[in-house]
Amino acid sequence: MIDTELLKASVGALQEDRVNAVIDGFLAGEKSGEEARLALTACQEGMYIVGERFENGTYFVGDLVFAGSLLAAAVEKLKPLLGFGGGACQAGTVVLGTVEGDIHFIGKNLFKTMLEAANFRVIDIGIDQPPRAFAEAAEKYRPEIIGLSGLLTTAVDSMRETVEALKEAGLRKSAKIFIGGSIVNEGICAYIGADDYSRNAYEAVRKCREWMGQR
Ligand code: B12
Repeated sequence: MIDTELLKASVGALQEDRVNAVIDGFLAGEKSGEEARLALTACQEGMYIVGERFENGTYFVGDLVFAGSLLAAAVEKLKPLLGFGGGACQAGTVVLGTVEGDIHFIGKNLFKTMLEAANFRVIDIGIDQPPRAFAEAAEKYRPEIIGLSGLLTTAVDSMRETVEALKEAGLRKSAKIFIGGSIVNEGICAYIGADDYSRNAYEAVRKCREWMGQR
């Protein structure tokens, strides 16, 4: 059993040695995909602690950078266990990117990894992407799903402008729009005009699979 409370606290405290010890210990023992997902959730919650400490002035930008690399390394280790066991056929195409003005990508990349494990084709257009970049990618790749990632408050308006750009390009109805990142909620989803939102990549992939099944 993985100690998720210890993992969360260790990420929050930026204690790299302890984070590695908990994850390596888990990987060396009896392990399951379900536990790996719990470990990931604990890491994500640990990042919320980092965010709070940044807000109250205990941590600085350098600490955010360190937290980012700490989490990226943990995700790399847990990745092989996070599969969905997708079938032989391709599940669908997703155009994915972080919206304009926002450079956070750890969560986006995690969602991408999980989508690929579930057999989706993912066109990752990168970070800080303007509305027209999403519209161009949607025009080119004709995805069933368009994923917008954002963690900054300012990303909300970028997301809304992206949806507007897709509408103007006549591409809004051909794809479901899924927003994600620590800022999203039901109200923001409605304001933006997206189809759904999630702060959990695993749950998001499950929804993407459901959507594809409904087509
Ligand atoms: C690490 C980090 C950074 C790193 C990012 C490293 C990287 N390569 O991504 C660096 C140092 C670059 C950074 C910079 C900044 N950051 Co920062 N950062 C964080 C921190 C601590 C963790 C983010 C993270 O990686 N979380 C872990 C991942 C796994 O979680 P996640 O992103 O939420 O993703 C999950 C889900 O949301 C979902 N998901 C993600 N994307 C998508 C997309 C779709 C379509 C779907 C369906 C799901 C989905 O799946 C993931 C897994 O479940 C957060 C704190 C927080 N509360 O999130 C602050 C935070 C986001 N940062 C913040 C700030 C203020 C900044 C800076 C402005 C700081 C500065 N003064 O320079 C800059 C902004 C630069 C910019 N223009 O974007 C604030 C934002 C406040 C706000 N509301 O606007 C936060 C909330 C910290 C805080 N509490 O103050 N940051």
